[in-house]
This record gives sequence, structure tokens and C-alpha cells, in this order.
Amino acid sequence: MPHRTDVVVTDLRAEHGAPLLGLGTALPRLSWTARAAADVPATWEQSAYEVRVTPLPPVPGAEPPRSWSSGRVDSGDSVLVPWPAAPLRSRERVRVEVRLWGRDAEPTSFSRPLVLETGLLAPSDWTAVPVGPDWDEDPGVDHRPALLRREFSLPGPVARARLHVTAHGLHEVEVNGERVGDEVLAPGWTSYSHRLRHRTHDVTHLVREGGNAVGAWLADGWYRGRFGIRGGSRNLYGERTALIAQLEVDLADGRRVVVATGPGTGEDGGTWRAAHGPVLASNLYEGESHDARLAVPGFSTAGFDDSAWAGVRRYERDPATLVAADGPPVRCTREVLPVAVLTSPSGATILDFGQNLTGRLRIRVRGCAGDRVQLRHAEVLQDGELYTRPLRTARATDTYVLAGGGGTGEPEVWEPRFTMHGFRYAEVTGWPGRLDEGDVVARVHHSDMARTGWFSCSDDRLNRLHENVVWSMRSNFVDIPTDCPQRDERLGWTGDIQVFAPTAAFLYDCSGFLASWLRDVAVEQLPDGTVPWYVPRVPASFWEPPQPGAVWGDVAVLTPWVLFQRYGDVGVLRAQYASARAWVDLVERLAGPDRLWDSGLQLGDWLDPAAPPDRPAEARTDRYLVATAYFAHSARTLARTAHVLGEQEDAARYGALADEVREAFAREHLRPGGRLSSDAQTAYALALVFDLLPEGEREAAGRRLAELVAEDGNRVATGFAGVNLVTDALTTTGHDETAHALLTETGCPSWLYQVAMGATTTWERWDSMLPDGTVNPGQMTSFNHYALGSIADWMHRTVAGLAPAEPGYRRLLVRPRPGPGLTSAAARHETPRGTAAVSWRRDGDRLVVDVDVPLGVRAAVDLPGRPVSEVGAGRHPFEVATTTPPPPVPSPPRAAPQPA
Ligand code: RAM
Repeated sequence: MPHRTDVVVTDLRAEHGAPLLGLGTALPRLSWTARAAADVPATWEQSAYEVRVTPLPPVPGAEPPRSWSSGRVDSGDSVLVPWPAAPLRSRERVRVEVRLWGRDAEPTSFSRPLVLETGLLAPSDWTAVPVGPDWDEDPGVDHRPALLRREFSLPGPVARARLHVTAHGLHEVEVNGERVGDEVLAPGWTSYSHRLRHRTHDVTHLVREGGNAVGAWLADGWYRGRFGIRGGSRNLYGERTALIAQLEVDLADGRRVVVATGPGTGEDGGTWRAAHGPVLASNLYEGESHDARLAVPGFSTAGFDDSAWAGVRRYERDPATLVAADGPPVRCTREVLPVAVLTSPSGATILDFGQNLTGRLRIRVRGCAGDRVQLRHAEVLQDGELYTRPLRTARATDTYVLAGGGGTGEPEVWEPRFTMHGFRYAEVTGWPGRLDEGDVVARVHHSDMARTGWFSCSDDRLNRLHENVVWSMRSNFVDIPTDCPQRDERLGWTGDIQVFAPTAAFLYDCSGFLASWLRDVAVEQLPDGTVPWYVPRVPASFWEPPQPGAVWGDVAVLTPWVLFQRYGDVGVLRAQYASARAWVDLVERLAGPDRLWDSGLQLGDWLDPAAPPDRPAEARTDRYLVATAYFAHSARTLARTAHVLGEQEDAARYGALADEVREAFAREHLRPGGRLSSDAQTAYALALVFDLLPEGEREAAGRRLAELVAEDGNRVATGFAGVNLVTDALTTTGHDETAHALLTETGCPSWLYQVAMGATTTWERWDSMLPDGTVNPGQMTSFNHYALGSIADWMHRTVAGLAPAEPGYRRLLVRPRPGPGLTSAAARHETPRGTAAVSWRRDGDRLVVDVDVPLGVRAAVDLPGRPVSEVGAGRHPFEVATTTPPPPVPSPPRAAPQPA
């Protein structure tokens, strides 16, 4: 059939870019992007699609596989389109192709194929059971990690081999001496009792006919290592580590050999054995100790003598709790070399990596057997020394004892396996000989999501702020969304991600990552609807058992909504609906008939800069005002969710509830003249952005907010509850210049104060480092927290001017509000429908704007002094007169007083 060549289907993907191997669903939703290969009318829109699915058997058969086709489906959908074919079975491999029609008869050609393969979809597919070393351990301490191994033989040539694997604890697997995959901290952290994630690896190239061996390293990790605030606790999920591995090999003759973890002897006579290895201790907070003299070379190769090894014990695990991972794995994404080698006043050698980050060091060292290198990590220096008080009880210390070979032999290369640190500086002690460039490198680790969002402007201080936001996101998206990566905490605080999610969803594709974590929010929710302060829960830790608290608990409603807005994912709304409803129902009961939530433990506007360092909830805005405002906003968002899901009765009920709470808020908190009961930035920000004021009062409230900002000398005066709203509250009430003044202020507290102080990530407190260069005395002082970086979402939407106007960016809102002092700004985003971009620059008294709209998308373009216009796909230049001449760009802040 003839086809059109001017439109091509690109970027065909399944679910949220989930791993294509070991897919955990029988019905993967498909998404694709249409791109113009030549000049295509801006009005081109998909009107129909066809999906072709071709089975790919494991062993190429004589029969050519027959394709299945959906036929032409009349639909403009291109994002998370339901699987059109029969449900996939476990271990099924298929090739998927898509073609599209516009309004005319000729389709595009088929897309490049996407190959998908399901994993083990049914609990009954699992024959593997957890096995761990058969020796006695004291449950009161962290343990020396074990090695496991087993041999097996394959009676013929191999067609395909898959390893399905997870663990109680952390694991790293090797087959025939080679590491499988590059995932770190596998299987990550979920509410293990309910959901333990596994992954599927292609190991076809690692196995062969004849003798083979599989080996594994195990460690405590979150499962049973010391973890949690205030010293934490051990054995959160169990007292014993264990591996769950199922290696399935399809031979060329069609037979399948399965080598699974289990007790006793397998069908082929092989048994699992266990021994200690060279890792002496490993803990996420403490760090890792490795004695290379105890290495066990060749333990994962065939023929290794394990006669002195111990046997294994079997543990229980309901296979129904094993779920396929649906986000990207944690892995090393880049390496950073030191920018300086410092000698501290006490004579210590300290490496400065120039960037605060999450990861660990890899060293390359030559020396004698028994030489001991110690690496201590920290985010900051004080008085020129490594400053570790903010880490609290996390020792963040790695130790490597050399196997030896002297100064001339091959260098030994080592990186810890099962720990992670948040640091910019590392103190090195015991290094034998001279430390050469490249001997120590920081390896950055995080969940390896695709980068999707960029921002830049003419003010380098704002560029650095934005870069800091990106680094704090990377640092804290390590399998779950954490508050911080360095101290004895690193918990999935629900409030932090609730506030940051819109920014995150612009910068990276975190849809699968957050959808997975939200499942844990739902399973950890208490029967009465209480959402934990952090997920997964850590029993016996801080604020346990959890109590309901606004801002944090609202994650259950607001974060699925963000994922729907940004990724067009109705499925996540459906999956989280019961959880969202349970939260609002609970708050409704707690608030009672007056609709005011004015009881219980509320963190309110946490870390308002005016709060004393040791009492971070004592904010200027009343905590119960915050709670009622969030109640109204969540009820409203739930009503919208219900509407999208077709739950019309619920939509009406929660809409009415939201109206009542809105009225109650105004009755209780609004004073004559548009003042609020808390005359503070966060109070106005909440009231305006959550639309809680009668129409006639908005203007006065906006004016009062602008006055407050001016009275505060353009210093920000919000904590977590207002930080993501205050600039929107100003711009939606016509105070663009005040919003820009707030953004560009450099005095403490402000966003650029941190930048002026040399920050390379965003901080937990506005003043984690005090103006004199000393560290804030508060117990909680992290230099790597993302919540205060949630301003970046406004920078994307308003400084550059790129925002979604409809879910999944089906329509864009282009509405830059060029700040005085800026001469240009730009943002670009890989939307689910293709690349969208806005850039503007001042040219004399003109503003020159370029807008790029993906195919099939429309954009409302709202430029200062010009009626809103609607455009279709393609690049659109605009020019308008600017009204505010730019004041001179402020002089750069004084050099960063890094306390080094
Ligand atoms: C601290 C962290 C975290 C916050 C909680 C309430 O431990 O600052 O970010 O959410 O408190």
C-alpha cells in the first residue's frame, strides 16, 4: 500500500518506558510520537492507528511467525493506548509496530519495531524460593555479607537464557564469572512484605553448553541493616538475607532447563552453597569495609572448589508478592573527578569533587597486602576540615584493605557494592604512595530515568539554581523519592515529593518511578486512610505509628494528579483512586461538620525560615490554616479525578465537599480588606493558588502578598507548604515583578542566597549554611533536599513560559513573563507527544519569541500585550513590544565563601 513519507512514527514505547525485558503486565499500554519528516501542515493530526503484533518464539521455528493486526482503529490517542491484542502470557516475546493515519487515506509507514518480552506474570511461574546461608547469626548486629553459588550443566546449545532475580536484602549476581547487568542496590526499596520487585536479565551470552556456575553477593541493605531516624532499627523486614533467583535456559532443541534457588539438590545434582566473602560489613549509612585479601576468585565459575562452603536454608515468601520492576534501575550515570586536593589544617587529605552528589568512590591503588585505605564522606567543610555533624549517626566511611602486590604490579580497583553516600568532599587516609589524578573518582548513582526537561536564561545565578535543583533531584531519586541522601534518614517523606513532583516530572521521566512508589503509599496506608509521613514505613522510627498530617498525606491525591497532568496517565489515577479517596474521607471525618481541619499533629509550613532551628513547625502561617487549605485542595482534586474516571457521583460529592471547605476557610481565616488570619506569605499563597477566596477578595489578597514580600525585603518567607506556590500566587494576581524580585533576591533567606554561598544542590533549610560560613546548628541540616527547589516548576512555566494546558501536553500553554533584568530564557521538554520548546530574548524594545509545538499538539500563546493566539505544530516566531525596559543585570554575588 502506498504510504506517506512526510510523517514518521517514532519513539514507540510501552508503559512508562518500563524495562522491555521482564515486563510485568499482560496488557502493556503503548505510546508513540508522530514527527514531521518534511513540511507537514501544522494541522496534521492523527485520526487512526494500527498496531501490528508479531510473536517471536524463543527458538526460531520452521513456521514463520504470523502477525496479528488491530486493523485501523479510529482514534487520536497516542499516549498510553490500551494493549489492543490478546493478553500476553508469561515469557512471551513480541514485536510491535504502529502506523498512523491523518485525515486522508494514506497511512504512514510502520514504525521501527519495539520488542517486548514479559517476565513471570503469575505466582505459579516461580519455582525459586528464598535461600540464604545456613549458619547462625546474632540478630542484634549488622552482618558480614555472604556469597552464594551453585553449578549447573546444560545438555545442549543455548537459544535464550533469562535470569529472574530478587532478594531479601541486596544482591549482585554473576554468571560464569561475569556480573549480570549493572543495577546497583537491587532490588531497591519497597514495602517488602507487600511488594518485592524483581528484574529479568538476558544472560544468553553468559551461559553455554556444558558446565556453568551462578554466584551471588548478598548484603543487608534496607531489609535488615540498621536503618531509620534516631539510631534506626535492624531487621525491619526479616533477620536473614536470601536470594530468589530463577535462571531459565531454552536450549536450541526446544528443551527448557530451570536453575532456581531452593534447598537441597536440584534435578541436575547441583546444590546451592554459601560462604563469607571479602566484604566485612556493609550498611547504607555506615559504609562498606572490604578486605581484598579475603577475595574468593572464581567463585562464580564452574569447577570452583566449594567443598568447605556451608549449605543454605530456605525461607518463606509468598510468590504473589513478587512484582516486576516498573521503573528504571539505580545505576552509575556519570563519573566526577576531584577539582581540588586539599590539605586541611589538621593535615588531612581531602578531595573536593566540586559538586554535591549521591554515589560512591572508585579507587585505583597500588600497595602492599594489608595496607588500609579509608574514605570518609561529607557534604561540607567547616574550618577547613570535613564536617560530619549533619550526617548524625551515618558514618559514611568506606574501608579497603589491599590484597597487595607492591607498588609496581597491576593496580587494585575497588568500589563499594552495597552502600551509598551523599557528599562533595572525601577525606582519604592510609593511601599508600602518591595519589595520582584519576586514582579516585566519584561515581554518581540514581534511578536512571530519561532526562526530559531543560531550562536556561541570561542570568547565570538562576542557571546555577536550576542546575542545583536537577542535582538534588538526581541525588534523591535513588529508587524511592527520599528527603536526603547523606544522613541517617533517607526516607520517602511524602510531603517533600508532594511539593516537588511537578518539577520532577518536567526534568526527568519519573512516571514509572513515582507510579511504583505510589503503590507503596497505597499499601502502607492505614485502614482508616492515614497516609504515613514516609513510605515505605519504618516501624519504631520517627512519628510511628503515623498520624494524619496535611501536605504530607495529600500526596495520595495530588501526586497521582500530577502524573496524570504531565504524562496523561489515567491508569495511575485509577490505580490510586481508592487510596486518594480514603485520604479525603479521613480528613472529612477529622474536620467534622465545620469543615475546618484544626486538630492533631500538623507540620504545617515546615521549615519556615522564621522558625527556630530546633522547632521547624513553628511557622508564621498557622498550621491549621495550612491543613484546611490542603483539605479543600485535595477534595477539589479528588472531584476532578473522579470526573476523569467517570465516577460522576463521587465527582459531585467531592466537588460539593470542596465548596464547603472553601467557604469554611474564608469564614474562618479571611478578615476584612482581604487579610488572612495569618498575615504571612504562605497563607496568601495557599489561599490564592488553591482558589479559596471569593472572587472579589483575590485582588486584595494578591496585593497584600506583594506588600509582604516587599516588607520582607524580597526575602522568601515560606517553608515546604508555600514554597511551590508563592510565585504562582503573585503572577496570577498580576505581581510578576514581585515574583521575579523574590526569585532573584540574594539576601538570606532566598533561593539565590544558597547559590551565593556556593551551593551545588538545594538545601533542606534556607540557611543550612549560615552567612558566616558555619553550618546551621539544627539537628536536621541537609545540603541536598529537593523541596525548596520546587520553584523550578514556576521557572519553566512562567520565566521561560512552557506549561501543559491539557493532560499529557495535548495542548500547551506558552505564557512567558519576562522578568526585569533577564534578557533571554528558554525551556524545552520532551512531552509524551514530542519535543516542545519556548525561547525568548529581548531585542531593543521588542521581545522575540520562538515556540516549537510537536505534531498533533496545539498551543495557546499568551504574550504580554497581545491577545492569546492558538497555533498548531511546528515552529512559530512571534515579536511583541516589551513594556518594562530591563534594569541593569545586578552585579554577581560576592565569591562563594566556601568554608574550605
Ligand atoms: C525531616 C526532613 C523531611 C521532612 C520531615 C518532616 O526529616 O526535613 O524533609 O519531610 O522532616
